[in-house]
Amino acid sequence: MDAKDQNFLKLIQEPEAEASGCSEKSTCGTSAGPADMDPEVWDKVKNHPCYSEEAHHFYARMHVAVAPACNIQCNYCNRKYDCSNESRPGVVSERLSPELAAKKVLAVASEIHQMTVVGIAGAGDSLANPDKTFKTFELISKAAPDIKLCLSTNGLALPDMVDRIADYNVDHVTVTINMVDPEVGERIYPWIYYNKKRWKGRDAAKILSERQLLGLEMLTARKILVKVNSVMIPGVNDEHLKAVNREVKKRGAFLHNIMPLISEPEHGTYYGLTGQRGPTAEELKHLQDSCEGEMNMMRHCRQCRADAVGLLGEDRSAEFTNEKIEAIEIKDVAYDMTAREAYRDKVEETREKERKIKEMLAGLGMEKGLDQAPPILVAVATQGEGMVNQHFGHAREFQVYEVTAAEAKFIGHRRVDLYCEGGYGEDDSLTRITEALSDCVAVMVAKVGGCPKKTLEEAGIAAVDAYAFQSIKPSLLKYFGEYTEGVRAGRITPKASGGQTKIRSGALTGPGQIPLTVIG
Ligand code: CLF
Ligand code: SF4
Repeated sequence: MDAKDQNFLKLIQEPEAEASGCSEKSTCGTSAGPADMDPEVWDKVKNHPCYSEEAHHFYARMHVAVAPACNIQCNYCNRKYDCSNESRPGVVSERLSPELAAKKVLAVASEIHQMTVVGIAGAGDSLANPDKTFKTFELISKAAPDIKLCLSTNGLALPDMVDRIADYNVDHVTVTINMVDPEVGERIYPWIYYNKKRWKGRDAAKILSERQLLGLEMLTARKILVKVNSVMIPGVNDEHLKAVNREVKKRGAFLHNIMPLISEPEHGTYYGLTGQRGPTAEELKHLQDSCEGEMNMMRHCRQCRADAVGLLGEDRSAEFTNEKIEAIEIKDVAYDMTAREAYRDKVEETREKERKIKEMLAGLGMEKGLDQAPPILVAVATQGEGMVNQHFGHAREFQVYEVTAAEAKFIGHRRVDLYCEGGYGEDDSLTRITEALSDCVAVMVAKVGGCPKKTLEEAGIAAVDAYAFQSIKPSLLKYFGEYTEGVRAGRITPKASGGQTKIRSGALTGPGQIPLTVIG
């Protein structure tokens, strides 16, 4: 393991001595962990950044865009630019051959030891391009057997492909299911291409829905983990997604990921051009909350590009362009399985230690009677590692957690403009960041300047740097205790809730990076 990895894995700090001796108290977890599921299932999800919220702080994914064609049309997609949302000159969509994709995977894996999963999620539909998709999986599984394979599909071709998916040991399949009622479906899908024929309207939606649900049943019968993605389209399928949730749960889906519609007019999609709005952060959370029961809800999706590389929420694809990959000699690629394993072992040690600390803190909270206090929302600036490790001014997104005495639950992220550009604070950005975090009582950061701190505090958001470079979830549990005790002692005035927070789509890590509508 190199120095970069060592640094990346700095052990989380221990809580103060007062917490000792409480380890057998509460066992509440914040996200599904080994105690919550079958060991066989845990083994499949523990290193997958999309299937485990905990894993997404430590592990990365990459997408290889080997699948350009699609067999349906969604009203939220503009395929003119390979399903890209943007038509800005200069945006180049790079397709990969299976051979170049496998070479790129090796190059990325040798640079980014935390990359554990390769997904095919576009730029069209992975299963509408079966030869390219499965050839890519074949080459990757031979060259890099420790990497998990993942694919995303609209489900139309799925029932015909389940055998091949199982043959290639693909453990994770995402099916995008936006409706189970063709009356709703005809407002989302203008056409599909099936059995050498173009189908339209309600007939198209009926065929698509039947194929999606059949494919889901066939996958779960083979113990392949299925995540269902649904795009929340206010006024079209928002209420209906509760019925979708019930149907997919019945058929054994492992995880449901309800995502906001992206419909900026400049993306040129049908919804964008006809003024269909996306949901607010509050509407999305309300729907996710109402679907949360026995089924896990994914809330940390970043609606990635079809060529994304890196941790969720960052995108390092610009470091691995086709030109750079083509120039690499395969003999120069150091695919070091031992270093990759060492990284994973270290992460597991860190996660185990963090779990114990969270249990201790939750137990302490119960002891102090904090379990009756209402939840609070706290935003966090992080660059990964599960730590509060980013300066306020450098954050392009904030992670938002709902915190109680027992748990710190990730509920979403808020994309923002950089506050600090070229060493100077931007007032307009600060105003928009304050609005984006308006429902939070605090924002935890590694560092924050006096000016933004004052503005945030005037808006009722405490800027907290006392937990700099500490582990996020234990810090949130500790902060909950401080905040609640402060409210009880009259030192802190609780914040009134309300308002609507607009969800922003757009660049993840740099200007010009835009998400594709094909979403894993
Ligand atoms: Fe990619 Fe999708 Fe596999 Fe993840 S993404 S194919 S399951 S490896 Fe993840 Fe990206 Fe959300 Fe997809 S954050 S869009 S859910
Ligand atoms: Fe096809 Fe995906 Fe675009 Fe829908 S979003 S039209 S499934 S490529």
